[in-house]
Amino acid sequence: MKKIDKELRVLLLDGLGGPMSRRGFIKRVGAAGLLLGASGFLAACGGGKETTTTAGGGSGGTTESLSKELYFYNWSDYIAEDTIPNFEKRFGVKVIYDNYSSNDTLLAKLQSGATGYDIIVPTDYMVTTMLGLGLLQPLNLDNIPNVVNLYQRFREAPFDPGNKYTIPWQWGTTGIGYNSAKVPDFKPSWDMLWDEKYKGRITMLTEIRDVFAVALFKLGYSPNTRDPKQIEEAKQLLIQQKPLLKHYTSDTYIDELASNDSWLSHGWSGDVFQAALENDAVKYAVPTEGALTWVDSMAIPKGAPHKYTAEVFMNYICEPEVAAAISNYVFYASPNEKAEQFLDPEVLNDPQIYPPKEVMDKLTWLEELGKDTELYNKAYAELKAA
Ligand code: N2P
Repeated sequence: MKKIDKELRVLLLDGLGGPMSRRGFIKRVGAAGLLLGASGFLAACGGGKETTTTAGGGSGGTTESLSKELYFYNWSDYIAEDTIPNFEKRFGVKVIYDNYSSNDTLLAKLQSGATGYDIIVPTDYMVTTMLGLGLLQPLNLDNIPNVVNLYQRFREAPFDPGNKYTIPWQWGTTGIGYNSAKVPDFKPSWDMLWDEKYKGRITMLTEIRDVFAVALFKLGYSPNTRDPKQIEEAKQLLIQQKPLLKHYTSDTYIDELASNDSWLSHGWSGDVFQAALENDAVKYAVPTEGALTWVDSMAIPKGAPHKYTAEVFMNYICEPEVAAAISNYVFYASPNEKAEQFLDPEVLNDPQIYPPKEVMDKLTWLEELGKDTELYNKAYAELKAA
C-alpha cells in the first residue's frame, strides 16, 4: 500500500499538541460532529436563516432553498476529514453525520420506520432491495449536473441505469486483511479464515450476504445461489468456523488489524488499507476461489425531510476534487472519472484499489434474490444462534 506522505498523514497533531493517529482523528471528528449536531450548534453557524443558494451549474432554474440541516447516514470510516466541513462552510448547511456498518442494519432501520435521514449509502444489491420495497425516492438530476463526471459504467449500473435513484459514492472489493508478520504462511485463500492455528485472531464481517459469500466461494458455489442445500452446507461451514473467531465485526477490525489484535480479517479493501497505513505488516488479498466487488451509492429515502439539499450535497460529492479527496483518504476507488487527475498516483495506480480488468473480470457482484433472500436471512439467524 501507499507509503508516500505517510508520516504527514499519520501524525496529525491533536488540539493538545500531541501526536495522534489518523484513525484517532477520524474518530474524534466523528464524535464531535455528532455532539455538535445534538446540541443545536446550528444557530451559531449561520444556519438560522433560509439560504437561497441553488446547486452550482444547475440548468433547471430551480428556486428551491437549502435547508439548515442535512441528515447523512453513511458507512463508518468512509469519508475524508474535510468533506463535510467544506460543504458546511460553502453552503451554510449543518450536516448531522451518523454511521452504520452493514446493509442489514441500514435496511432494518428504514423498515422500522426511521424517517429523518436525507441521504443513505446502500450497496448495489441493496439498492434493488430498497427499490422493490419502495423505500427510495427518485432524484431530480437537474440538481445534480455533476453526475456527468462519473464513469459511463456508473451511469448505467444495472441496479439503477440512468442514476434515477442513486449516485455512486465509492467502490471496492471484499477480501482478507492479514498481518504478514503474524501469519507467515498466508495464502490468498478463504481457507485461511478456518485455520485452527489462528484461533481467536480471526474476524468476519457482520453482513448476511458477505458472510455467506465466503463460505459459498470456499465450497465452489456461487454467492448468488438459491439452492437451499448449498446454503445449508455454507451454514454448516460457518458454524464450524465460529469457535475460531475473535468475533464478527464490520467496524472494529481496522483498529484491531492496526494494533496486531486481529491477524486475519474478512474485510473491505479500503478498510484494510486504512489499517495498513498504521501497521506495515497489514496486507490485503483477494482469494483465488473468488471474491465480491461492489459499489455503494447515495440515495434519498422516502420521507427524507431535505430532498433538495440532499441533491445539492450529491452534486458536491460529484465534484472531481471532492470525490478524489474521499478516495485519497479512505483508499476505496472513486466512481468519478474526472476525479482521476486529483487522485494520489499511489491510489490511482494501486492495482488493489483500481484492479486491472483481468482481476475485475473474475470478481462477482451480489444479486438481489427477491424472496429467496429469506433463505439467507434464516440461515444467518441459525448461524448466529448456533
Ligand atoms: C467502509 C465500508 C465499505 C462498505 N468502512 C462496503 N460496502
